[in-house]
Amino acid sequence: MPLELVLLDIAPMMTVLGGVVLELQDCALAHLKEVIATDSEEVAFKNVDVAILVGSMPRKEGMERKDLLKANVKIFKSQGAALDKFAKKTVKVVVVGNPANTNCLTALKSAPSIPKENFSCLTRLDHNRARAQISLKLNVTCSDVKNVIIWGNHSSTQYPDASHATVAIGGKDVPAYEAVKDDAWLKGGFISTVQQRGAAVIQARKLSSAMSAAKAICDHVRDIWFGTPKGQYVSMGVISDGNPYGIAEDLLYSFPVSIEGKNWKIVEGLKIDEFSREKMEVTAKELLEEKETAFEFLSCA
Ligand SMILES: NC(=O)c1ccc[n+]([C@@H]2O[C@H](COP(=O)([O-])OP(=O)(O)OC[C@H]3O[C@@H](n4cnc5c(N)ncnc54)[C@H](O)[C@@H]3O)[C@@H](O)[C@H]2O)c1
Ligand SMILES: *[C@@H]1O[C@H](CO)[C@@H](O)[C@H](O)[C@H]1NC(C)=O
Ligand SMILES: *[C@@H]1O[C@H](CO)[C@@H](O)[C@H](O)[C@H]1NC(C)=O
Ligand SMILES: CC(=O)N[C@H]1CO[C@H](CO)[C@@H](O)[C@@H]1O
Repeated sequence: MPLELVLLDIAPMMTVLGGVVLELQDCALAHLKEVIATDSEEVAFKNVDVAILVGSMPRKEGMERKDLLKANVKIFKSQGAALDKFAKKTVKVVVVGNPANTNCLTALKSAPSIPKENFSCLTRLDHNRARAQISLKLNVTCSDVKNVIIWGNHSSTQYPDASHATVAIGGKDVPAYEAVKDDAWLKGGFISTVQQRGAAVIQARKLSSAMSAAKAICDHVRDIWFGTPKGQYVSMGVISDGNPYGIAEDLLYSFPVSIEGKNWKIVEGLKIDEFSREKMEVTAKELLEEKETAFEFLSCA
């Protein structure tokens, strides 16, 4: 399937973006037919099938969380409205720019003619980090580790949950808790390592995750397009309407989902214990507060 890639950035970045175009050409990608660089939302979103919203306002020295949120509401309101106007109604919108969950909710609310199920935000990087930690612990490959879950916000309050995960050992999928045999780690160090992984990368690299984030975006979009393997699920931030886990309606929250025919479904029937429930609530509460502030900006902007 030939791909046409349209790159959107702000006007002062057009020279830099030109450099990205050169590199993309130099990759000699088999399926890349055309690359267009633009600073126009109309050009960028016209008839697109997939929109990956990466650009957002980064936190600057001394900037209040509220001001940062306000700047991002403005960006994602504008991009949501442009998607509403110019994109196909079947467009799949993936929000990466932080705060990803709330930016996704802002875009979704600003695009009323596009089904809200077609919006999601990236928590696949956290999901991949969780798989990787378990595979490192057991000295198996990541593909042996399945069905970890990231619940909630893409932040340090997220809940990386291994209680439904399995590890393939001797050709059999064994519950992760049985395979790891270290409950204290799965309820402690595992969770905090995944929660803090973004900060660890920044500390070491002096730059935030780039390669792993790009890989996670590819995984996320591929699964939306082609579906998830039978019996397996992945994590993504989606609208919480009618979800079976008692998370407040109308929150953009990361859930375990399975995907078929380009439709995601929140995985049902997972047993949630006390420990998990408490952690799921903490991250929901954080998102609820952020949503309320964002909606104030959204209605007055
Ligand atoms: N959800 C995740 O897992 C995840 C992972 C990695 C990065 N992120 C987030 O993704 C975002 C991008 O990260 P990065 O490292 O590529 O940052 P970056 O600063 O290198 O790139 C961001 C680009 O967005 C552009 N931009 C700013 N405002 C824009 C607008 N209104 N329209 C179009 N473009 C605009 C900037 O000019 C810049 O080129 C950040 O918010 C980062 O925190 C999220
Ligand atoms: C991990 O497993 C491989 C074989 O798959 C083995 O060669 C290696 O020594 C193991 N490493 C550790 C740290 O156990
Ligand atoms: C939710 O996560 C994002 C991304 O890490 C972060 O910027 C935001 O502050 C978090 N929300 C709250 C209310 O802490
Ligand atoms: C992922 C998802 O829910 N996609 C839907 C987007 O909207 C179109 C058109 O309404 C649906 O057919 C897709 O299933």
